[in-house]
Amino acid sequence: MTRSYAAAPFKVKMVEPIRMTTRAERERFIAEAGYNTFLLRSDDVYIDLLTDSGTSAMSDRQWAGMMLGDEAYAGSRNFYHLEDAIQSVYGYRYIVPTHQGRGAEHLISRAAIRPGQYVPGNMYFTTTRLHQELAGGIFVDVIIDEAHDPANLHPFKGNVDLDKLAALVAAQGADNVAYVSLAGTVNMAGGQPVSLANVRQLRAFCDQHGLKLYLDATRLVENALFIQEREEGYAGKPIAAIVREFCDLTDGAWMSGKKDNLVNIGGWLAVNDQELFEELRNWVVVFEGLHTYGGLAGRDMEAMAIGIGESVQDEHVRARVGQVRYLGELLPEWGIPIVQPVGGHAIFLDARAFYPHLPQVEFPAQTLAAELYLDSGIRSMERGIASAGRDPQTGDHYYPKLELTRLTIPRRVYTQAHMDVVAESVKAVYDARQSTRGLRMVYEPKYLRFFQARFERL
Ligand code: P71
Repeated sequence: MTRSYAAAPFKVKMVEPIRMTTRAERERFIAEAGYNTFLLRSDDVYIDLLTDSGTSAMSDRQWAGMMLGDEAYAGSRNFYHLEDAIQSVYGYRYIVPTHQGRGAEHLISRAAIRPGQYVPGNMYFTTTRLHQELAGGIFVDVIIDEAHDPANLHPFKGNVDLDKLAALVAAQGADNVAYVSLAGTVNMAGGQPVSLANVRQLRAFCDQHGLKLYLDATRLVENALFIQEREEGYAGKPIAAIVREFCDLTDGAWMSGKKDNLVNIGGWLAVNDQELFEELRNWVVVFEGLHTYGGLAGRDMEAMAIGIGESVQDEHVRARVGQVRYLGELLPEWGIPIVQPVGGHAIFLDARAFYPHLPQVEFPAQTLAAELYLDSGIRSMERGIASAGRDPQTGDHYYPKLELTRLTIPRRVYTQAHMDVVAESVKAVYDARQSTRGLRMVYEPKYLRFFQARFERL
């Protein structure tokens, strides 16, 4: 017998009740929310799969750490714990705490991009690209083509296409490239990993052209599990060792601690270059807070320091990704189209294949998120044309190839039975797909529009 699933390496000690609503109530709630799941009240949600960001359950150790917060304005003891944890797990020399990932993205973008420079990356992420653009950068997608095809089974769909990168550098000159922006795993591609072989090639390319390689380490432990499972030579190698090997190939990283690091709030930046560190440490006091708290309370930094240690334990990562995979294996049995292979943090429903009768301008993925909520009170997130926003050059929508609805699994929160309920609800929505109508956008904010946009049924 092969054993596919690792049971969660914890038992439950405290519970938070959740409430079921009626279909009639949900009709009202979603209309009031402008058919945007970001605008629902969480009290009106049954199973909340909006995001895995800041929604993890902390351990008893982390909660105990919260009581040891040193809330001194400067030089908090918890900062030094956090610094130690990052240095020992990720291996970078200099650390700047931030309130969350986008705080770190803001600072690195400001410090490392000159207006007009290109920023190649393995697919955009919403906040990452926006901060790069606000700093005057021009984002260029250099992910492999396979990443844009939901059905393609490439084991490392997050890989950088070195030919695309080389073509950019040849056309624009290395001096006009700010740095290479590498994410492991790639959120918008479906939580897809990057192979260590690819990072090694990337490192060699960057060295050859004098380029820096900065890492979005937000979900790196999940990437490390895929390397352990799929890359030759890494079977049996501990997650912690793979994480370290990955980071050692890069010049620095930014982090949303709200994912891998198992906290409800927190982030950080870490670099090896002292001069860059000094610049970042100067900017952090302008936008986040003093360089020994960066917008966090001492207790938050303590919880994150402990969470970092827990996040690289093999049993934890195996159970976490295993739960995502469990849901991912239920759906295709019913013919439901999802991004394959299943990624680290979420199941991505392929809304184009789900609703082939809806053109992309009628927001198929947004429609699917609304229909899922209506069916069962499950909250998911649009990751398609609404998320992609507009091209600042032309003002037209970006038209992403991937039009996806994300069922994101929080860490250590739901049970396998919840996953079964989710799968059955997706099936009910799939069975009713032919009579489903699309949406039109009636309110559109300028930045990160998907958070606050409002829609009406067509
Ligand atoms: C996610 C989030 C949170 C989010 C962000 C934007 C729109 C909707 C939801 C945040 C990430 C991320 C990656 C790869 C940086 C951030 C920003 N993801 N990189 O997936 O996934 O971190 O939220 O802590 O500011 O729901 P931050």
